[in-house]
Amino acid sequence: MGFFDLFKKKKDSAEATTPEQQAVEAKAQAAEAQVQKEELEEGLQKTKTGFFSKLARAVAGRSTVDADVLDDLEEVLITSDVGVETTVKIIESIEARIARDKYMNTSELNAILRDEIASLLEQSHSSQQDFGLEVKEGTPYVMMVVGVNGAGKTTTIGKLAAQLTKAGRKVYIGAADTFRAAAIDQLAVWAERAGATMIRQEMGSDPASVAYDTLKSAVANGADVVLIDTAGRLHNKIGLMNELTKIRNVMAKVIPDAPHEVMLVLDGSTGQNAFEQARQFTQATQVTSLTITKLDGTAKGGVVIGISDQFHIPVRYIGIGEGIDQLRMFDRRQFVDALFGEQK
Ligand SMILES: Nc1nc2c(ncn2[C@@H]2O[C@H](COP(=O)(O)OP(=O)(O)O)[C@@H](O)[C@H]2O)c(=O)[nH]1
Ligand SMILES: [Mg+2]
Repeated sequence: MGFFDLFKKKKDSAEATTPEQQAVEAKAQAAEAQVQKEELEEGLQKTKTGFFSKLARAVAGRSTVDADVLDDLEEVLITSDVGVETTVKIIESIEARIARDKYMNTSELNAILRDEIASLLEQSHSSQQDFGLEVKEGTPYVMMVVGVNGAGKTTTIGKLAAQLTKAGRKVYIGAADTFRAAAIDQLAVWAERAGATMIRQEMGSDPASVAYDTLKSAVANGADVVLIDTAGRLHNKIGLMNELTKIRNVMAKVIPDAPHEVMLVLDGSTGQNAFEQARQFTQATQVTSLTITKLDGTAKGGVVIGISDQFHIPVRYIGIGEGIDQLRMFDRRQFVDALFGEQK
């Protein structure tokens, strides 16, 4: 029995503990939640500072939200990588509010923006269990991970595997990015750290064949979750489409409804480029969820808002650092709180 199994066991028998023990546990959980909140705020710091300093400049010396302020606000949103379409939507919505209420004070702008942004983001998780994945008993839950090279696929798989093993789940990882030997080795290091099993073949082998082997092995060994890493070569759309389709088809031969999820990983620090990648990948295959990485150290966190709104694909996770625990389930309320500060 590993450390995490012991941990899980402890959680399962929570009813049997005394009120004192429960109080201690509740306190530890509250402290952990506070740490998580602070790390998220820290991760989004640059986006927050960039956005609000621009916003402050836009409203400086003005008391009411008029056409000039709206023009400046539009510029603030676009230069914060929210994207043109989503920016227009936000501006129009504020215009409609002004038309209704006739007069809007610039001091109200923050609260209104916060409302607008929260309503544009989709909520993607129904529960905290299994790090937000709907793991079914009996068949492995299969997630195929796609995205261009360098987006953070391998790192995200490693972090996700670690969270799932921590939750007591048996995780299999398929090294279907067979294009570079280094990519397979890098994934092996993450699998080891996460306590997951990795299935590999030699470099240059057929990715679909690796995916097939991984699912076979996962089924035979009663795995709960399978994560498939893929190569992100965007050489051309047809090539990408063919490769992803082939991997999907082969997986469906082992588990008929696999993959249960296709997660596109986007590097948030690339701003507008991330929108373009989302466009390309959603045309090449059916993408069902998003992870936006590298939100730490960038002021371009506005991409989360625009991409979630424009593609109508829920953001499942956000990456806020290179560390194994720096992947967060995306929660729109927490995200907006981290950007705007908690609502009073
Ligand atoms: N700062 C930061 N770096 C990240 C994050 N996610 C991934 N990276 C880094 O991005 C680089 C590329 O990641 P990798 O997982 O190899 O991308 P892949 O080519 O899509 O598999 C690596 O140096 C990672 O450490 C993140 O959330 N924050
Ligand atoms: Mg990789």
